[in-house]
Amino acid sequence: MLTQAATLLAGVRSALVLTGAGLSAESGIPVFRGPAGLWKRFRPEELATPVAFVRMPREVWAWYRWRLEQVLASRPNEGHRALARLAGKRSLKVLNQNVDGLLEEAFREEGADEGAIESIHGSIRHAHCANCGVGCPMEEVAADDLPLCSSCGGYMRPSVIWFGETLAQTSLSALESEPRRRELLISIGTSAQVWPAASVLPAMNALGKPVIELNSDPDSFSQYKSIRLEGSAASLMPQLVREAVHV
Ligand code: BV8
Ligand code: ZN
Repeated sequence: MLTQAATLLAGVRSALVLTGAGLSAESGIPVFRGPAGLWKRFRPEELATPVAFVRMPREVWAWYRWRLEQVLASRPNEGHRALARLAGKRSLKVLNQNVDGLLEEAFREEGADEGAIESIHGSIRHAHCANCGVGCPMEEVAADDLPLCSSCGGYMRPSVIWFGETLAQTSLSALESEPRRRELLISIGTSAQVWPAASVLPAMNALGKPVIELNSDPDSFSQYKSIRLEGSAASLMPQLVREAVHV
């Protein structure tokens, strides 16, 4: 299966990539629907929402503070780096569902063009005022129990897209246009349950274009037609990229 996927990737000029929490798992970041911490009491879909923030802003901030600590203690893994190397060999668009900034860091370290990455769910490394929009690195405010905006006194919030919030226009346009523009899709470490991110899988199927899915859990592959590579992103991605484009 890996050889089949590598042969396909070797034969195209462009590729679309969808990344999920599984890509950052080996950097020590728990996957989104994992049984960890605050998440025992709440499901992510109940905490990562504007309603939760209005109802219990301190709990929501405690959850993001806990997540930010893990992110800041993490480093890109070999899966992130392989993707950055691939970006130097193929015309890539990466629709990144992760908010941890690790893929951007890997691209910077590998000298790859970060412009290839569209982080469609925002970034946990940034915060902004829910009232006036003024932004800052999340580290600057995360120590406060309930961070308030220095210019208007409004509530600061993490600069992520919550459930029930629409994605940025650039992200929506990319989700719409990129399946038509790219020759194949590589979906890495995602349960493909979150929309509209997951829409690229059926979109590529409808266009009759190949989909390669990488997942460590054989039960987690999507219901869409794909070449399935079972294994961890940190070990499979370097193998796939080495075999396909020899980097
Ligand atoms: C919107 C930021 C307009 C916050 C996140 C259509 C149909 C059904 C529902 C909807 C729909 N349209 C909209 C919805 C509602 C909702 C939604 O999708 N709900 C889901 C739960 C059904 N979508 C929205 O609200 C979106 N907004 O559409 O606005 C609108 C509004 C209302 C109603 C209609 C339309 C906004 C969605 C964005 C939410 N924000 N993150 C934060 O992080 O705090 S999404 C969140 O889930 C994370 O970003 C995460 O990246 C993302 C996806 O999860 P995964 O990455 O797939 O992670 P998961 O843990 O699920 O899976 C990990 C996988 O990796 C597993 O398969 C595992 O086996 C594998 N794995 C583990 N280790 C490894 C591995 N694989 C390889 N190697 C390993 N080592
Ligand atoms: Zn403000």
